[in-house]
Amino acid sequence: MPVAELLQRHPEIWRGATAHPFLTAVRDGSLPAGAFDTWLVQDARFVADLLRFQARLLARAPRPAQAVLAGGLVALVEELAWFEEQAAARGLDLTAPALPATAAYAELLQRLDAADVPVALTALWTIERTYLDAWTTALPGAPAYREFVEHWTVPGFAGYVAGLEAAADAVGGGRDAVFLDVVAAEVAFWDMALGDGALGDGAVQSA
Ligand code: HMH
Repeated sequence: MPVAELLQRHPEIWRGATAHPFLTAVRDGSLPAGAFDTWLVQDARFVADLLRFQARLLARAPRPAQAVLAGGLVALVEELAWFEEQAAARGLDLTAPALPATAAYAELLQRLDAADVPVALTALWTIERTYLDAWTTALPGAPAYREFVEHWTVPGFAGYVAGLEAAADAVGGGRDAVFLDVVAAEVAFWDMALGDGALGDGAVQSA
């Protein structure tokens, strides 16, 4: 099945990942800076893990998927440099240890090394599509977070996600199980940043 069908097959789960309280709080400005900073440091770690996963996937990808994967790798290296700049400006320590959701997501990526290419490409598309739609939910973003929201909703990123969709569809991706695993990992990641109850009781529905 085309990977885009997965969104229609699991609408509530999808909404949970892309309209998460973290994102609505980024939009309305109620997110405490501490929660955002926790998230930023952990996401820098995730991007480093994703870079390694994607490099390994490129090594075994079929010829037509190589260009989009290689382009994505260059973008991830640039993203890491961007995280380093943002962390320095905010006085954050990027060497802080991985929190449990970050470690669990890294383990999922490692398990996907053993999955076949259609499953791994479906996973990668899900990772990036979830992220794109999540930040789109946060548009335009409260002034304190606007630069970040804009960074992750640029047309170039949407184009990249469309390229991953085509690559996954070309090899017959579109598997429910891996889609659900990735979306659950994304929800856990947003939950993690709110883990100290930053938005008050009841804000985190699935923690
Ligand atoms: C948690 N998911 C998470 N972080 C990201 N940076 C992306 C996806 C997209 O690269």
